[in-house]
Order: sequence, then C-alpha cells, then structure tokens
Amino acid sequence: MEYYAKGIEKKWQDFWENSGEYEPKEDKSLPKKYILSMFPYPSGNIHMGHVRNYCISDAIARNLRKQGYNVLHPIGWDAFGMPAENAAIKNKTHPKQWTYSNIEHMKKQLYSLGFSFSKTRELATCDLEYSKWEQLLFIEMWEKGLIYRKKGYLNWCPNDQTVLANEQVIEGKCWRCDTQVIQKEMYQYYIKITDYAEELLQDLESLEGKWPNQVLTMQRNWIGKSQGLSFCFQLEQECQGIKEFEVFTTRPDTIFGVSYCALAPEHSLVKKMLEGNGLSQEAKEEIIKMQNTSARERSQQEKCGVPLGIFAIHPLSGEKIPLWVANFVLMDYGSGAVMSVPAHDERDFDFAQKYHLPIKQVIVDKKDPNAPLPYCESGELINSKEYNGMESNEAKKAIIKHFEDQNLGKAVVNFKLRDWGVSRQRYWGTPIPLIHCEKCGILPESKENLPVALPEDVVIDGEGNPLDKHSTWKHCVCPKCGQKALRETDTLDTFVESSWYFLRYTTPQQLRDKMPISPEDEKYWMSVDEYVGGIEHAILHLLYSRFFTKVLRDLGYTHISEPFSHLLTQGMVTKEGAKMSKSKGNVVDPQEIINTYGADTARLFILFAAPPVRELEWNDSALEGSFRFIKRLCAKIENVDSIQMLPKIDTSKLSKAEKYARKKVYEALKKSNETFVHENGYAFNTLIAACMEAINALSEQENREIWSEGYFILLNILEPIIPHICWELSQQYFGLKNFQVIAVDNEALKEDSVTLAITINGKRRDELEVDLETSKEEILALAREKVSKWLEGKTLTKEIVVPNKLVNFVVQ
Ligand code: ANZ
Ligand code: ZN
Repeated sequence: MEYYAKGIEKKWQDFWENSGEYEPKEDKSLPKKYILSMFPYPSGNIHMGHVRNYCISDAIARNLRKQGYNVLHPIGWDAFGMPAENAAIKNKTHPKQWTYSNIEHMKKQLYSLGFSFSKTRELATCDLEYSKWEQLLFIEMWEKGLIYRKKGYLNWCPNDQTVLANEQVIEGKCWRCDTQVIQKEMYQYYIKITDYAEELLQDLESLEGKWPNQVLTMQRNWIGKSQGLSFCFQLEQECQGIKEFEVFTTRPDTIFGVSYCALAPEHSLVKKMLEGNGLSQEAKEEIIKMQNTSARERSQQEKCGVPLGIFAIHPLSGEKIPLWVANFVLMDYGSGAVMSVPAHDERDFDFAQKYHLPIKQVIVDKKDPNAPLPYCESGELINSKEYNGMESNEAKKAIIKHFEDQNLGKAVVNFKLRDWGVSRQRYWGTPIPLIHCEKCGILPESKENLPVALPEDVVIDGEGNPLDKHSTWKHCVCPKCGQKALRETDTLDTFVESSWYFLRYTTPQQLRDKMPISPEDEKYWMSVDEYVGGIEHAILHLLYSRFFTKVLRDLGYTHISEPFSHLLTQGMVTKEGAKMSKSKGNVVDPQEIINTYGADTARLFILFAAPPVRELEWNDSALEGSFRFIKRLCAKIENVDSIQMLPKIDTSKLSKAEKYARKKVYEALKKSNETFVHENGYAFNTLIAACMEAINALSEQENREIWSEGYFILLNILEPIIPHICWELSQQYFGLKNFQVIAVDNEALKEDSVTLAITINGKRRDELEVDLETSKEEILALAREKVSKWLEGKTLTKEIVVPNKLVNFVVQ
C-alpha cells in the first residue's frame, strides 16, 4: 500500500467528527477518566510545545478509551490577555476579532493533528457566557468577604499601563514587554488566598508521588510557612510617643547574639523619626531614597542602611542595641523589623561587616567547633546565660516559653504567600462586576444583569485604560438606591479564568446557560485524572487553581478539594540546545511538518524523540525516520491476508523465528500496558522502540497467522500514537476499526533458549546458546567442543554448570 497521509488523515478526522467518536458519554454508570492538557492562549498559530502537550494527553486519552473508560478530553481557549490588545494597537484590529479569528485558525491546526478532543465541551474564556458565570462566582466571593479593596504600592508597567502581579515581573521587567517596572500607589482588588494558606500547604501532602516533587517544593516555598517568635523591643527612650517595636524571628535560639535591630524604610518608627529632628538631613535623604525604590529593586541591591541614633533594650540581657534602617527589611513581612544576629545569618553578617557592628557567636557546631562565621545551622548554645548547652530546638522552645510565660511575646506562624491582586487596568479581560455609588459605596451588579459585557466601540491606543476612557460605558445606576453610579473599569487578571475552566468543562452544552458548573457532572468527572502541561505553570496557575477549587468547594460548587489528582509536566522543545522561540529564530512550524509528512509522522516523532518529562531536542533525521517507520508498517502489513484478528495458533509446532516474532509482539504489548501508567512516566519512546523490534521480528518469518496476530496487536498498541494510519490499516486488514484490550500471552513471552557463558578457571572464553530443555550432559558436551582449543593438553579436574548462566571448567 502506498502511504498517502493527507487523504487518510482527512478521511478519519471527518469520520471521528461526524460520528461523535470523542464525545464523552452521558452514562454516568461507566467508569470515567478526565484527561486534561493546559489550554492554549490563542496567539495565532500552534507551536511545537502545543503539539507535544496534546500528543501526550491524546495518547493517554485514546488508550483509556480502548480500556473501556468514558473519557473527557476537552480543549478550550485562554482567550483574554494583553497580546490581543497589543495587536489591536499595532494592527488596528479589534481584540475580539483578532482573538476569535486566531481561535478558528488554531482549531483547524489542532484538528488536523487528529487530537481526540470533545468538540461539544469547547469554550473560550472571552465568551460572554463564560464571563457571566465568572462574574457570578466573583460576586459570591465578594459577598463572602473573600475579596477586598486596598491601596498599596504595586508594580506598574509604564508601557502596558497596567499593574503586574509579582510573578509577572521578571528581573524587574514586565513579563510580556520587558519594560522596566515602577512602583505606583493605587486601589486594587485582592482575593484572600492567604485565608487558605494552611490548607494549600497541607494538601500538598496528598499529592506526594502524584505531582512532580519539584512542583510540590516550588509550591511549598511559595506559600513559605515560617514558625517563630514575635516580641517587642522597648526603646531606651520614648520616641515621639512610640515606646516599643515588634520583631519576628525564626531563630529565638540566637537571641543572645543580637547586635543591632533593623527596620524597614516604611516602618512607622522610621516615619516618626523623619518627622522629628533627631536625624541629620543627609540621613533623612538617604532613607527617603530607599522608600522610593521598589521592594524588588531593593532585593537586588547591595545591603545598605542608615543608623537611627537611638537604642533598644535587649529583653533578656538588658544590653543597649542600636537601631538601623536597612534596605533588606520588608515592610509587608512579619512586623517590618528584625533582630539581627550577624554570627548566624548571612545577610546580617554582611551588613555587620560593612558597618563594623559587633559579631557575637551564640551557636556552635558540635562537630566542627571552629567553623567560620556566619554559622547558619542549628547547634549548641553558648554565651546565652541559662540556655548554654542546650540544642537549638530545645532552646527555641524554652525561649518561646519564657516569652509567653512573662507575657513578653508569643509563638507565631507567618506565610510568604500574599493575597492575590486580581485587578488590571486593561480592556481585554472580564469586567469586574462592581459598581461605585456615592451613597451606597462599592457593591456588586445585580445578578440578573450579568454578564457585564465589554463595550465593542473602544479606542485602544496603548494609553491608559480604554474602559475608563469610554464615554458612556461606565455610567450606570446603583442596584441598591437607583441613583447614578459608576462601573468599576478594571478587569480581572486572566489567571482568574484559568483557575476554574477545568470545572466548567464538566458542564455539558445543554446546561451551560443555566449554571456555571453542573453539580451532577462535576461530581462524576472531577477530579482531573491526569493534567498535562508546562513546568512554567508550576507555581501560579496551579496554586490559583487549587485555591479556586477550595473556594468553590466552600461555595458548594465542587465536591473535591484538589483539582488535579496527577500532574505530568512536559519538558521543553529545543533546537540547537535552546528553547524554540521567535526571538531566537529557531522555531520549527508544526504546520510545515503536517504538510510535508502528515500528522501521524509529527505525532510519532514527538513521542519517540524523548520521554514526556525530558527536554526534546529537534532532529530532522529522526523526523524522516518516523515517516519511514509508518511507510514500513504499511508495506509489511501487506503480508496479512486474513480477517482473523487473533487466530488460534498451535504453538507446539512453531519454529524458532516464529516463536521469536510472537515473543517480540507480546513484549511490545506488555510494554504498552506498563507505559500508560502515571508512575512509569509514560515513556512512549521505549514503547515505540519495542514496536519497531516486533515489526523486524515479524518480517523474519513467514507464518501468516503470526502476521495476522502480530499486526492486529501492533495496530492496537500504536493507535494512541499514530491513530489515522492505525484506523486505516485496521479497517483494510481486519474489517473493523474498534480498538480493544488484548491479554498478554505469557507463554509467548517465555524464553526458549538461553545463552551461557563458558569460563575456564573463571576466565570467560566463549558462549553457548542452548534450548531451555537441554540436559546437563548435553550442555557440557557442547561446551567442551566450543572451547576445545583451550582445553587441549590440559587436565580437566572439575566441570560446573550454573543453570541459565554459565559453564565453568577447572583445568590444570
Ligand atoms: C533573627 C535571626 C537569626 C533570623 C538568624 C534568622 C537567622 P523566614 O524563614 O523566611 O520566615 N525577618 C523577619 N522579618 C523580616 C522582614 N520583614 N524583612 C526581612 N527579614 C525579616 O525568615 C524569617 C527571618 O527573616 C527572621 O528570623 C528574621 O531574621 C528575618 F540566625 O531573626 B531572623
Ligand atoms: Zn446607591
């Protein structure tokens, strides 16, 4: 058969679509699997990263269908965001039109790869229907007190004229346009993710072994739970009404090593000092300069500080401790002030050296008492009065107890996690459904008026917020008092949309306009059994999705606490060692591959080139090789002339080559069963290699029944990887197109011969292949003959046969 990919692939894609082959079944008594790949941003064209992502999830989904599962494998579009607006500015297109036409184009590209997505569950997050329910969820969260408005300094991209989340600032620059980010004070809406910090941390335990360790660690660090002691230092002299200030430490065991205290430039005590006249003009200017630098910039600067010229009293030793302002103390962590222990903290050490402050050791490493300072680990206490000789952990407890007993301080838990700032001053996003009324304050739009839709007639020129500039859109009436009011003109961070789309997918078409998430369907489909996507989402998207799931659970929308029971993070696609990207000019366009070789070749190459978690280096000749493999499969299968799928084969009469061919086929089948298991990492590359070996072995024998059996099994195994050609060949040669579970014939896997090493006085001389049933006498006779030249003229004193391993001759 001539391999003509284009015709075959179009034929089956049409067939799958028309027969609704990949739509999930309504029957909820069937066992289910929910396989999800992260939805794409409709940038214009699919890239190799998308191809890899969907090849992996598609192979998993197809294999599960074959196992009899009811499979949900949806696709959608993460459709709001800045590129649409940037395109609008550049090309004078409307973001909506740009987005939907990109979606159309990319959809065609995806379907031309034969992915078994459910068409009826598709969605775009910019669909009005999606906005409507997202706004309803937002309002319910607002009513529950989970959303608040607060003024604060925020990252501001002067180019995009928008606030950026910390995570969207990369090395001080905007993640999208690379512009230097500045600090700007303004009102923002925040979602209280910190209310769930403890649960978000705790539940990571249930994902152990199911999510990559690396991702679990990144989430833990991001949440950043610290336990320690919070207490006050009394000032030596009252300073403009202030008598004390609070510090937070995770190392109360080092308290006798404090040599100074450091305050954030925004600390209230520092502000008071700036008002008074205790500081020199020079010092004041220095501090104001610090205040005007973003927290982010400060973290990259060299440590520096200004002495305040005032002192605090050490709560245990009574010593006088100098106070400093330091650029490394953050106002929004702990209490914005620290007790500094240079001997046991890197940062404090550098600072103390720079400003010649005392360094006092209070912890020793018992194994290495002369270790250089700073020594930052636990150890034994010295120079610490009654705590001398205690272990760090013991001392921490004792010191905390002392503070609590004396009412001087208390044990506290702090998190690094900050509330999620969700408002953006952009046009192309979900409008925040809030209204500002002079009389009633800020209140949500009434639910029956949802969705609050974006106006279409906007000027998008890259300056300011188009919704704010629109002449009429923001004018509305207050839902409570009916007076004139103003709409909120901020839109939501697009991470909000991607935090619940997987729940929305479970709702079938006919219920979509009635509710955000259908309870019965949610109950059946959730959680996601395998989530496939890029490691770049290891923190934000996955954390926000986990958070939303918990919030929606508490609002009664879902019955689960963790949305993704397994996570598979795919590696990057690289060329010449670098990630494929437009800026590097090393992009391979999937469309070209499809045009030249067909979808199956692209799929086979992607899954054969590397296991999913690894980096995948582009390789033109391997692509050619994949194409040749499919052609070879088509050519070799012509040996099959029967419609027998699994003929009864009398194995007692088979030749060696025939047995070997069956063995290779069943080895591939066994490998297939092992490959599609999360814990084994879906190593499709070794599965494909096993199929190649099986085809070679099948070609080296001429038993037609074995060909039938072999190719029937191989088509079954390969269908998840190269579906079009497998459906075509299955139809041509086996008269049917459904794929099924085939039991492994363990008899066929048995070895019928073994290779034995022949050693003389323990030294390897040769080897010998014998049938498994060969007797010991026969083996020895054959072995003696094989190594006769080494035995000549020697006296054989002993002959040893270690079954299935070796024959040893002892000679003198
Ligand atoms: C004394 C000390 C001695 C500290 C020592 C550490 C080591 P994590 O673990 O990240 O929570 N700290 C407290 N508040 C701070 C702030 N607002 N800005 C900058 N640093 C702050 O870090 C807690 C430690 O970070 C605290 O423990 C405090 O320094 C510092 F050998 O107290 B430590
Ligand atoms: Zn009102």
